[in-house]
Amino acid sequence: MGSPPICSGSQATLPSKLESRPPRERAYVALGSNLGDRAAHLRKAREALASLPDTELVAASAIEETAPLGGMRQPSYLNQMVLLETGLEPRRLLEACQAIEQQEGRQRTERWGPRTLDLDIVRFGDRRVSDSDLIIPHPELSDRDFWRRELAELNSHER
Ligand code: A4P
Ligand code: MG
Repeated sequence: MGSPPICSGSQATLPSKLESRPPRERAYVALGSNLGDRAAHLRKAREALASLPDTELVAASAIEETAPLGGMRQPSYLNQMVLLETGLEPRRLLEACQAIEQQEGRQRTERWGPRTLDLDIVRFGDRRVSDSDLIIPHPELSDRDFWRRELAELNSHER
């Protein structure tokens, strides 16, 4: 009788794509526009967010027309919220949002004034950030009924 075959125990190596990549987090980004072709600004913002590196646009809420907040006379807004799954850090996402606002012709004149496109990070996973230029969750969340409705809508069809 011959000796049993020697199994060359395979020292499995992990495929490189399983190597330590930080898990993606869920980021909720609010879109607002009250100047120019408002629906087109929102559409281009969705497309630009969906094409960010290491980012997927998982869901978008309905678009809602809302009366302007903040007491300034200005046209009504179209508002919408999107859910992203992203490997970007919050600050990197903020920079990307500001670049997308610029692409859509945003001019910063007065705070809470009219704008072609405004992108606000409403939530980012469970993170809490309170830097001078980035606050998460967004401080206006509790005061904006339409944001709370949009968040609820996005969470209602979580996958
Ligand atoms: N910033 C801090 N935290 C954040 C965050 N979580 N997401 C800083 C995004 N930005 C954040 O923003 C001012 C600064 O906020 C940025 O430089 C960033 O570093 P901005 O977009 O330049 O100016 P803003 O939008 O005029 O001010 P702010 O405080 O962002 O106002 P909001 O909350 O964006 O409100 N009415 C209706 N119906 N719908 C609206 O969407 N939006 C506004 C603007 C007013 N009225 C509105 C709506
Ligand atoms: Mg803003």
